[in-house]
Amino acid sequence: MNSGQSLAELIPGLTRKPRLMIVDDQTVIIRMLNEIFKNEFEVSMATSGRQALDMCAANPPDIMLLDVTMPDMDGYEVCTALKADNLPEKFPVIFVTGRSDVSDEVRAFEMGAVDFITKPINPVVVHARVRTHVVLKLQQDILRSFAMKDGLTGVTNRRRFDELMQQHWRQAQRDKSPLSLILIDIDHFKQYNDHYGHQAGDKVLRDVANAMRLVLQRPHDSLSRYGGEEFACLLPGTDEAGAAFMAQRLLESVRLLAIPHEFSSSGSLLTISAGIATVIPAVGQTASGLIAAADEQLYCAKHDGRNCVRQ
Ligand code: GH3
Ligand code: MG
Ligand code: MG
Ligand code: MG
Repeated sequence: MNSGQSLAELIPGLTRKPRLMIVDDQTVIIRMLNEIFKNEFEVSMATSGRQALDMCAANPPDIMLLDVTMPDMDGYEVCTALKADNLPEKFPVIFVTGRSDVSDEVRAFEMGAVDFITKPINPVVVHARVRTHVVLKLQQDILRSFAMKDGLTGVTNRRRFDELMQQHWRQAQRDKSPLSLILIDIDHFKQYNDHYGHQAGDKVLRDVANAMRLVLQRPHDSLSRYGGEEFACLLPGTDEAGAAFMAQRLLESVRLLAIPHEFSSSGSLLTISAGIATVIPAVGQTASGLIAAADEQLYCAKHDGRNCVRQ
């Protein structure tokens, strides 16, 4: 890797400084590492393993430099806890240690470290290795986010929806909390395409997705493109009444776009229909039952004249 290139050049799409966490019980080491990285990275520092774990839970870094020998919890224990923990994000860990025995190095890799650097620190070496691993990590993040997004509308795609459904289903089962699903389908969209053209149809899909996305407020609410002109809105912790309210707001957000549709069955504007299902998942139930129930309600909404919500 060419160290003359900036991180922004190496990682197209990077919009912020990468986050580096330095964990060492010796402040002199922390200060030295900070000097090396403070310009290119947003650096955070912890002087104990416990403090590092707390900081990671709140705000995970993109990469960690981790000392091995520390008083309360050693680096191996920190690394094990990080790997076991259901942290929101995973990131590479590089050990920086005074121990130079090969058995220490072997153990570090067994614990899931990506690299092992021995003290005394050589600034050029530590800098080069951190860059290599952080570039890989951030490139992987970008690829992962592409793999989750629908290319046309920018909302999450069907694959991601399936993952989110599994996650929230399990969570709702544990918490005995309601999980609501709204399935949305654009009304008379085939005729829209036939009359206004496929390109105009694509623009409608983007505009409708954007309008609906703005309706969602809670961090765990999601909108996904479920199929061609169908969207799925997953609302964890939302009961029947809450889901009905959200569905009405989704319909309204599309009405407010005021997209002319000559063949609309409700006035002359483009509309959507929505079917809602809510469940507190019991043992033995599956998510596909929730999807089928919402789909059935969507069918009712279509049958009842479109531009409406059924649940
Ligand atoms: P209904 O009100 O019953 O939902 O009627 P509809 O015409 O919307 O339903 P139908 O399922 O017959 O048509 C869906 C249309 O959506 C047909 C398809 O060409 C269009 N479509 C699916 N994906 C895309 C896309 O990515 N871009 C465009 N422009 N159109 C799409
Ligand atoms: Mg130490
Ligand atoms: Mg359809
Ligand atoms: Mg349709």
